[in-house]
Amino acid sequence: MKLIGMLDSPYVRRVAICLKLLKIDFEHQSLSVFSTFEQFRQINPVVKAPTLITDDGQLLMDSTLIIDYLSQGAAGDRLMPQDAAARLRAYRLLGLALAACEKAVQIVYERKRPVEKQHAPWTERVIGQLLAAFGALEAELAMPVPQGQFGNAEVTIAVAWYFTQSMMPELLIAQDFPRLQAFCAEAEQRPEFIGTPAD
Ligand SMILES: N[C@@H](CCC(=O)N[C@@H](CS)C(=O)NCC(=O)O)C(=O)O
Repeated sequence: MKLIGMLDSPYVRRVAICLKLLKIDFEHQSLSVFSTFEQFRQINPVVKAPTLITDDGQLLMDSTLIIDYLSQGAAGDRLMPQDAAARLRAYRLLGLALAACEKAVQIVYERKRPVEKQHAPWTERVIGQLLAAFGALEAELAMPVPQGQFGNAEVTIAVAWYFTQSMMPELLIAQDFPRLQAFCAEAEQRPEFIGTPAD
């Protein structure tokens, strides 16, 4: 099994951390969708990170689908709560964290464009969506995640926070999100996170 993509992508990092939580061995090839576009294209013509190559050579794309595929066990999804109400909450958290990842990545891509081509009203809209997603996550964490529960949703919240904090700290004022800040700082202390640093 081989994971392609750089760990500075929150999507690649969430897959790598989930693989480690699942104790699945994998090889990691740190290719960039920008600086090594051609090399990436030779492996996956669609050039999406993460790309997973299964042991029998099949290509999978999209972090959510990859994690879904890998985490299925005999008793269901190993990275989601089994209890129905807890699972529903985890899906709610996941939706918010994935929206935060998407909006943060959109801002990074917008900033890669020449300044004269950047569209301020669009950026403002996306920043509003980004802050709404983190605001809703902060409110959700008023009800703490149960002790011992740490799966797909919790990983995704923490990688979204780290990515946004490191790429646009001026937009995401950590003190405005004290529960998220504490939750994610604790997550980053886990061995699966320490062993999977964003590049
Ligand atoms: N929904 C996808 C998003 C993945 C994504 O957009 N990855 C970025 C890197 S952070 C990428 O592949 N960008 C290259 C491109 O879209 O051309 C997922 O969850 O994997």
